[in-house]
Amino acid sequence: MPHRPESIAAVAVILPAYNEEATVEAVIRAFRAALPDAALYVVDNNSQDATARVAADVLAALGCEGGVIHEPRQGKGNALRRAFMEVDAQVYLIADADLTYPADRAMDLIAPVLQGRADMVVGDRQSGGHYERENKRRLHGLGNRLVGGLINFFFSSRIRDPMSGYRACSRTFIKNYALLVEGFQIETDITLHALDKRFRILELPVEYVDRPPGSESKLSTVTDGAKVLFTILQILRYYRPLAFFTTIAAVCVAAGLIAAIPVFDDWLRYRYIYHVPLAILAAALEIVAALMLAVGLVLDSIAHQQKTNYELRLLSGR
Ligand SMILES: Nc1nc2c(ncn2[C@@H]2O[C@H](COP(=O)(O)OP(=O)(O)OP(=O)(O)O)[C@@H](O)[C@H]2O)c(=O)[nH]1
Ligand SMILES: [Mg+2]
Repeated sequence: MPHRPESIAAVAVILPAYNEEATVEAVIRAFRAALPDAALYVVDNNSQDATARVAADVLAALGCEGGVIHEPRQGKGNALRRAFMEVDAQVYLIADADLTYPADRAMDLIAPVLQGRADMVVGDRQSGGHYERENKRRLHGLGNRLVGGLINFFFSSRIRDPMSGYRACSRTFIKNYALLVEGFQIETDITLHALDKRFRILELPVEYVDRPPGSESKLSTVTDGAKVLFTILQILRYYRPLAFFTTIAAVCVAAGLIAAIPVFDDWLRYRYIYHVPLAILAAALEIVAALMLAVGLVLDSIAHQQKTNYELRLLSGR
């Protein structure tokens, strides 16, 4: 059981770790050096290697406040959810346990949150070109750009690194974040949460290095990539229902009009319709379009009501 501080710690560093025995010690020491007063939590998720033992030993040897949290449900999302529930702090600094993010920039990340200038500060690996240079898996760069493009299009934002694992977040932000995703969708999800709820996001370019030799990535390009894209679709469906269903409606309208071309042609030429199946298809598509629009309008009202409730809860919690 992790040690619970009597009072709320100013800064808590949260390190989700799954089979990271090669790097977890170096990561803990680096954050301890960067933030000597912070509480450090390693969230272990059934690691089969010595991650949990090494982390507990190092934390004890350094006399750190915090400890190792054990979460039985697998996944980075589940691990962070557990930490957000258990840990009380003014600022939450989230980083990976694989020695890829620079711990010496920790102070730069948490400062804007401590000063009340931002609700979430993101360590941006993209702007300096570090990720492009260091990451060996080309598809990941493409995936990052695709996700960034989609998010920025739908939320009219200018996020550069929506999938960074290095973030500092305020207490208000974390304690009002309903974390519903289980795995690597967490980064995308937390970014969308910040955008949707209009929290202040600040991106700070940071250096990034690839995992050291002997340390293995837990991210599967295809499965996790698909899950991230699916999460974006889900979020659009929930948070931007009118845009989402209007897009489907527009596709149906267009398809219906194309199907109706021979039907209109028949009518203009012969005052009679020979393409009966196409006429039925066109009518059906337009009905489906109207239905989609209606669904979008109803869900938009519900989303609006939910936003109102969220804002009021946020206000009353202050
Ligand atoms: N607790 C917990 N941590 C996890 C789990 N999966 C991954 N992590 C941790 O989350 C962090 C990020 O995982 P990585 O495998 O490095 O994923 P990534 O950084 O997106 O991918 P790379 O670019 O390949 O490093 C690491 O510290 C992992 O140990 C999990 O199921 N549970
Ligand atoms: Mg990593």
